Amino acid sequence: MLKHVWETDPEVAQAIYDETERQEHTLEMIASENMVSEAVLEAQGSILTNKYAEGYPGRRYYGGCENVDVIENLARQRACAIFGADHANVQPHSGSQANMAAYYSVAKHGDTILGLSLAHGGHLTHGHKVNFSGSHFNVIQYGLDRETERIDYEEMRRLALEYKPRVLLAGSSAYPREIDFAPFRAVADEIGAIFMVDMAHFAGLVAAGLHQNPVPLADIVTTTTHKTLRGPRGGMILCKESLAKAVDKIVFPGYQGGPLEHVIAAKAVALKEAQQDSFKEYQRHIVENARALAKVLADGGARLISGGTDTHLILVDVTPLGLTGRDAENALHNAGITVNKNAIPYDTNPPAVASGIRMGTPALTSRGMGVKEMEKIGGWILDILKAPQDEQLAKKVLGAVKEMCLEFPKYASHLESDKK
Ligand code: DSN
Repeated sequence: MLKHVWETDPEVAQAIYDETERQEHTLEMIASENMVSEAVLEAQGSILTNKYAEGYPGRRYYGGCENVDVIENLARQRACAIFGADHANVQPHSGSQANMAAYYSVAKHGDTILGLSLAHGGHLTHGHKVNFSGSHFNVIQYGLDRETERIDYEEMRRLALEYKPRVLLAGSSAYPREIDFAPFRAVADEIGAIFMVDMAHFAGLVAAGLHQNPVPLADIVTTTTHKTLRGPRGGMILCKESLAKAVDKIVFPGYQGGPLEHVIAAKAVALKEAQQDSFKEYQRHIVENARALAKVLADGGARLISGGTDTHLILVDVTPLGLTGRDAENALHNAGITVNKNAIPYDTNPPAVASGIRMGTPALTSRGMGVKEMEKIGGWILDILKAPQDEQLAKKVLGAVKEMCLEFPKYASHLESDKK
């Protein structure tokens, strides 16, 4: 696949090759990442990248859109079928752009938004001050209960009644527990707010029936397509029929120009994969693996935020081990285990240091790893976190990690075919 890149641009070819090797021979445990199928890769790498298609199927501003219309319609239909939505817009280039378009299809600059704070597991686009969401809107944030480290639904209601937000938002990027959408719907009805959900992290679990589906309850739902959903990097909006026109108009011509039809083709392929029984099985294994890993870590003395997980994600407080999130991320990286430092609720460290690490099982599960592997990996993680300066140990674990990865190949054929 890299033949022509090697000829035209060896520096980029080398970096792609090295990244393939990194993904193949190390443990990718960033909770928001995954490893897509060859079919998704092929669709995204196709000649569809050449095509301009501003507008929507049947209503384009360019000629020659008959084939991309077929593809975009398939993606929209499959998204609606999987999640039970009235309408899908599959054009957002990312989750952030999906969120921006969703807000502006139901709210205007200066309106109030109530969302989960980033510091408690929300997302930058849920109202953080450095993000457009925090500067364009008047943002109020709810958080987690200090004791249970679960969403404080009472606080959310109290703030909603006090500030009467235009948009009440549920969704998270570092919250290990299932979210109950019913209290949000009830509060939105009570105050006449729009109820929006960002299900980016757990969309794959929703597709498999393993997490409450927000679509029947929410007015508008956004997601990325590349996390548990295991598609290409991109975004998507699902909404009630009553909001369909507003959503479509905001995405294009409001915020975006030409849709990335090669990415939309890959979204369509991923959504077809998500309709298969094997995908449901895959999602079941993600959760089973996350629980197994959480158990090993907790049994080994790690403090897990909220005490465990219901999803694909685990958030570990590393301060009892005398570490910061940054130290822990670096130590694990040296041993071939990739995670990210992450704030924990009520963190006293700044975000660039953080007191926690976030990890997830979607990518490892895509390689076919199971509970047995999670138990080994959990042991390695504990060993490293308890002796982060031990270079010999890091080297030993790095070797064991590579051995395990070789048993569960994913892109091994690329390493052969993509050689210089
Ligand atoms: N940055 C993503 C994550 O890692 O969760 C969310 O957009």
